[in-house]
Amino acid sequence: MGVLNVTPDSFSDGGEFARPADAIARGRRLQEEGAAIVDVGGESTRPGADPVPVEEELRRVMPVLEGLRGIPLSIDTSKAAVARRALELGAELVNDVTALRADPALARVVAESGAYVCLMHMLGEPRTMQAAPRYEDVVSDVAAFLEERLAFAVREGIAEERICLDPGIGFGKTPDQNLELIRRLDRLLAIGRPIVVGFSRKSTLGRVLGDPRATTGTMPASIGAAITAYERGATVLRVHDVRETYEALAVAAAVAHGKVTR
Ligand code: HH2
Repeated sequence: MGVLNVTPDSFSDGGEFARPADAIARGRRLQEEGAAIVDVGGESTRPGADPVPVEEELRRVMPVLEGLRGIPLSIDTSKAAVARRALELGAELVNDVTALRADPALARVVAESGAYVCLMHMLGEPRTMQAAPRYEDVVSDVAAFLEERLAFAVREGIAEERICLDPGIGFGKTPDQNLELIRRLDRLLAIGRPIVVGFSRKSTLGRVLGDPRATTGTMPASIGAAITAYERGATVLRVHDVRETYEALAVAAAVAHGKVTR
């Protein structure tokens, strides 16, 4: 999954693709470089980010979705109105970092469209989530949350085979908790749905490399995280640097299966 942030303030690439023409070119390139799906987002969810009004989010993402018609697209939003327009324009997956908790109308939009949905774990909300994350046991707590949200989505009429789950790396977790979620990914796989992991450029990677104040991670560190998550069973890797990650994954897949699987 290639990341396409159409925002002025995303944590690693804010403002780079704020102009529709730049964002469209970037989206096409991500697909050429090997992304199976391009995830278009118009609201940053970085720690401390403020919410964006629906009109502004639509203004950011609509021209980009229109310009990328025909490419497999996912919409990174928590808002039913944004998801509805994106699905009308051909998006196939709704990537909701609130796991259908923020907008009560979103579950029905997904159910009625027959789209795929990604349900992600987050403790608290972006403005405050890194303040003091606390868990009994981070892996069991995240697994219990995802099981509850999966059951909710199915009750709302979303077909189970359309749902994937995401531990939400960096969303209300310490660096050690982020690493533990990948180390013990088998617990999340046991839920029985495909697992999405988004470790790309996140600050934990910079901390691992020795900078206690890092707010981002490097590309090579991101690739290391993607490969580790893949080796532990993740199905979808959400990444900014598609070509480099794709090449690394092709080798890991060739070792695992004796061939390139894509
Ligand atoms: N991470 C971000 C945004 N959306 N969606 C899923 N499913 N999983 C993630 O880990 C995830 C996500 C944050 O990264 P990014 O989009 O690069 O930054 P920002 O939220 O600042 O736009």
